[in-house]
Amino acid sequence: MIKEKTESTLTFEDFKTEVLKDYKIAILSRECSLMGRKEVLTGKAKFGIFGDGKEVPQLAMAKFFLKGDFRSGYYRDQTFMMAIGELTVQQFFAGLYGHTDINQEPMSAGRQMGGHFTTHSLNEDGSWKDLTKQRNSSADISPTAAQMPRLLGLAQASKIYRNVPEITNKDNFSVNGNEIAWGTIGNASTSEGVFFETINAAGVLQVPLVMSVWDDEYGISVHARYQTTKESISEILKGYQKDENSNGFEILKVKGWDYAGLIATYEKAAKIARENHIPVLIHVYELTQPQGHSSSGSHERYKDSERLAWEKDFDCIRQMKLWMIAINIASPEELEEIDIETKKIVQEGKKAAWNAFINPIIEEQKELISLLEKIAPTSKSKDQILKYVADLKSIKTPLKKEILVTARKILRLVINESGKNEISNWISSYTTKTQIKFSSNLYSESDSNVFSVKKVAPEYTKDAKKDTDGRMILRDNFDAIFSKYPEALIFGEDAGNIGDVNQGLEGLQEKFGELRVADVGIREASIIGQGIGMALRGLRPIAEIQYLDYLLYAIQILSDDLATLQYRTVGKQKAPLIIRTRGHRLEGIWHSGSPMGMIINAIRGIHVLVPRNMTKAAGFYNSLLECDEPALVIECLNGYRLKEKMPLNYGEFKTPIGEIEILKEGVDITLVSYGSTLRLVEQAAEELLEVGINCEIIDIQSLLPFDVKHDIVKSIAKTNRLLVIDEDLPGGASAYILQQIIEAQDGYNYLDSKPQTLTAKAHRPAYGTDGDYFSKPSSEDIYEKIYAMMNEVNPFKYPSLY
Ligand SMILES: Cc1ncc(C[n+]2csc(CCOP(=O)(O)OP(=O)(O)O)c2C)c(N)n1
Ligand SMILES: [Mg+2]
Repeated sequence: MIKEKTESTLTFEDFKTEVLKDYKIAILSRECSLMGRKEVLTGKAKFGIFGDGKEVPQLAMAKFFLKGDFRSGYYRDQTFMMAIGELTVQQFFAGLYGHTDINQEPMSAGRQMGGHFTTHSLNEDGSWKDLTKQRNSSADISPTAAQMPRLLGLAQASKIYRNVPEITNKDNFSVNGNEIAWGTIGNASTSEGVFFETINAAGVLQVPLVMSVWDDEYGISVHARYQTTKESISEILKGYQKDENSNGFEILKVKGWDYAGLIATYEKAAKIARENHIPVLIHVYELTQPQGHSSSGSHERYKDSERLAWEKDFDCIRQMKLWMIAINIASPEELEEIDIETKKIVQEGKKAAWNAFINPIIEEQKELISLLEKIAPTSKSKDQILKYVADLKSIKTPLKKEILVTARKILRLVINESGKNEISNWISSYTTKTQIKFSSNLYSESDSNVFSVKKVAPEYTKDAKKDTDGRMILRDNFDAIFSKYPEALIFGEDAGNIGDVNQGLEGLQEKFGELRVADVGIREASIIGQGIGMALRGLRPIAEIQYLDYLLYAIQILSDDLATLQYRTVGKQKAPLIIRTRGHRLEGIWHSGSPMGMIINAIRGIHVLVPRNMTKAAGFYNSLLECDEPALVIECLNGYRLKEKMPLNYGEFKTPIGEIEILKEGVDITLVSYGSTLRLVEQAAEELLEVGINCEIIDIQSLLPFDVKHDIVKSIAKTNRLLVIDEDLPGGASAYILQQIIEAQDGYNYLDSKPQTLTAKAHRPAYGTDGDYFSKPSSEDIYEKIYAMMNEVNPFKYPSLY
């Protein structure tokens, strides 16, 4: 009888080959860590943070990490990345040196410090690769635990793909939602709020997530007794344990040096998560940190001799070695040979990385030196130039900075000489080709970026009147969106069952189901993470933050993760997440804030749109769904019940992004504002007409990007006066708006009066109608401010009011 080949027929030889392969990766990774630290200490690299002491569990995790799966982890995972074939020795060192060529340093082209891992989800043109055919890692970031929120969304995407049949274009992203999102985190980082927030949310959502905690008892120098109650994350999370009748987590615990135990644990975890979409937490304890936390500092300062001795004994590679010898996989001599062989491979990889990094810079150094040697003889400053040349020549491993500094210093010496042009041209071309290596891809550079969207005006019946509540326009437009884009979905506090706090989603859960129009817990940071993770896997999530004031809970994730994503991956990953929120002009400290200056300065890399009414807002959503970039849309809280004309082409009309709109033409002064403040500005302008002051009113609409066609300065060229009206505090968003108009658009050229701002008070807006009146710019404030500016121009025509 022919026996079917099953796992149990794995021969000892097969098993041995597999283990030896793992052992080699462990040694390779360890040697990279050891040599990496030396490279930093000898000055060839700036900073090093390595994965030594965590190698063996990562080998186990890699075994069950399949194509289509995603990792969201932190800086200790080099062994894992090597084991899944996404990090070579040469690439490891290219990262350490900060090589700016993405082909050499695929993680971030030198933008992130080493140890921050990424795979490429996008082709050159920004289109998606087939993510089901590769092992994926979302791009790491440095803030501890900040990888957690997005992990939730990466896992939830599998659930969506498995359970939303109307999504047809999922081929590049999922095979029946079988993909696991694998998280890794250090033991101490589990103290962060977002860790607990995400764990709780995953337990509620029941998503395929396997969370590994690498527990080495320390967070830099701080011991677990100061970090974690009972010094054990698995112990304190016990309440999350799933039982037959509840949701929750499967919680597993395993020693970090027990190769066989780790494999059994990871096999079990993967099966539970992949098949049943149950989240699993694996507490991997008894890990070590042989070289201490990073290249700055040594762990002898904070670990006692007993701990240091234990760490030597229980080093996971040492234990793996002992186990291999004990069960006759290899003799000590054979393993010794592997060690020596592997060290050579690391030496060679390191050398290749260094040469690839430094040689092009040495070429640039030579190029400048030969130019300087050419112009020096005819220069009055010959001696000084030759001194600079000698100094530059003496640098064996030059930085780009050192080359450029030399050129710029010499330019000043030859300002009136014939060599000036040659040097200035060299500097310009060097800066142009170099700057881009450090500054590209903050926003999408693909053909689907926000500027690719063509404006489509809302259409109306001939006799359309302003008789429709703003919220109904949003609702009917979202209805059209969810029909048009099966991969679009929305989630937020109260967004599902009641259709959001202002009924902009009324009835849509019933129509599109609980997965696509969903209620979620009160947890803003992980709402954003949920969106980032799903967007990274090809879905079109709209994450709702109930009120603008509560965006602060999520600002860290927006700023650190979403806003930097395209930049830190040099355009190799994208998460076109739309964040929907509502703000301004309700009443009370926490429902009417307008911290726009903080927001636009914290989230460069995400577009910020401030529609003045719901038709504009709906048009922004329609535009954003056509492009590949993240954006925050802030709806006016007091606009849901205001009447607007009902458009006919729901889902189709598009508000252009980065363009202003002139709401009223005028000749005396340009008023620049946005959002709900515009209604007050319009009222003041109407009243000012009665005394002969004719204002031009501009709606910015889009703070980021800002007036890309420079239309505002055209208005100032006509009126020669400018007032910016803003609900943010003094020096907040209005400072940015002035910088854009006065500096970036050269508005100062056309001004006959001092450019001014009218803002809210510096304190938070007080409660109630009076609180609002005395906290924010009122129509009377606006009137009087403009009047005062005109009084200065013509005191006879406009005698002062006070
Ligand atoms: C939000 C934040 N705070 C502080 C730091 C500085 N920091 C980097 S790593 C680290 C300790 C992390 O320890 P643990 O999570 O146990 O991971 P390990 O390095 O031990 O693997 C700290 C405090 C940071 N990166 N982010
Ligand atoms: Mg630790």
